[in-house]
Amino acid sequence: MKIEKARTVLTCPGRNFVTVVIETEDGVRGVGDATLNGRELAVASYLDDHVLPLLIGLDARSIEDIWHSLYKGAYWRRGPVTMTAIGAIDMALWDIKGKSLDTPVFNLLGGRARDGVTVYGHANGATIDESVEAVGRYVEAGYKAVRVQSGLPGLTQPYGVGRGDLCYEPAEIDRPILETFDSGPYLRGVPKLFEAVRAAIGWDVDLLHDAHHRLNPREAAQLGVALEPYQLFWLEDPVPAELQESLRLIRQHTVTPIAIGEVFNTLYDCQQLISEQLIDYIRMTVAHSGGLTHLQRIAHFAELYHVRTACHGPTDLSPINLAACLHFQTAIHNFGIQEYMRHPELATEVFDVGYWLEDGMLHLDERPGLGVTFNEERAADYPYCRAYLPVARRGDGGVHSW
Ligand code: EZ4
Ligand code: CO
Repeated sequence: MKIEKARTVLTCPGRNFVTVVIETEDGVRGVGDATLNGRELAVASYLDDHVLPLLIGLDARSIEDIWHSLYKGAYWRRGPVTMTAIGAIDMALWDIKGKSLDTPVFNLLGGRARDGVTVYGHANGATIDESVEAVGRYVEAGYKAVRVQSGLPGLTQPYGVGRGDLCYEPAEIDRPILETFDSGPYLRGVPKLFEAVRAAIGWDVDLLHDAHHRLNPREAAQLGVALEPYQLFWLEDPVPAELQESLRLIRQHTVTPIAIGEVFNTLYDCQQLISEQLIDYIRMTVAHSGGLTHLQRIAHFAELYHVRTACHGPTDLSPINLAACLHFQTAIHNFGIQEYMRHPELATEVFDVGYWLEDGMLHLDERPGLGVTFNEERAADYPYCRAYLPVARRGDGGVHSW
């Protein structure tokens, strides 16, 4: 099953996606998601200029060998660009393996371990009242878990709240927009938000919140303690986690569950967090973590330490990545939850998906491979357009983590 062709396809059906397409000499086609929001062309070049030419003539069935040849063979290891490129190739090779064996990828990863993949939806509003209403709409729609972000008194530009008709995931054309953040109003407001949500909807729904890397360890511990009465499913990214041992301080003070890892890309980024049981959920996603081959290894390691998987699933990754996450989390034993923001219709015209939402879970049927049909002709209708994530500064003008 020699690889005959490999290419990247850039498209912007609402937002930018980079797709790897690999074809074998016997006509099997696999697809993988290589999207790194705001830095898309770096991954496309890494693939087109340096990596894809090396694949031609290799046996598409040798996934493990190809993975190590790409990881070790570059000499330069790790990092989001490298690992996203490897991740997309790996995904496409699993897609090919599934299609050639006429079976869904989850069957190759150990088989079905659950009926469906429980997801959390994204409720948000400009005020606490609006956010409470938004949570109610998700509950009515059957979601079992809801992430809540909100505008708060004194916090004019909160993370995770849509502007106008836009969904909240920003991608600004031309220049990044500037947001401001100060921890005082945030730390005072978030417990009030969850007090109001619990009072309105009760205790039957799991609630989540994303602090988006904005606090220091002491502030994060303070917030974790203040949120304990509302029993969150998790507090996400309380601190920027390059310094893994900083989580010890948070852990010593609070039992609010912690989820971290959407910006990580190898096991080495979370080895200490997992082995010291400093987190409860690992947020790494297939595309950004070297693909199914490496993320499966991370999940098996995490299982030893009671840490569960919870793949990052924003709309700035393509539906191919979400499909790969669903196959992975259908099969993995230590599954936690899956993030879900429905892709806009334009994106699902280009990427025709096989998964569906029912009873707060995403479901997969028996279609082979990853179950996504990539429509390259439609993709060509939406050319790439440079775009950026926002940046953040504090009230005094100093740079802060976005
Ligand atoms: O900020 O996907 O949990 N979800 C998130 C996302 C990330 C974006 C970055 O591209 O934190 O909203
Ligand atoms: Co997040």
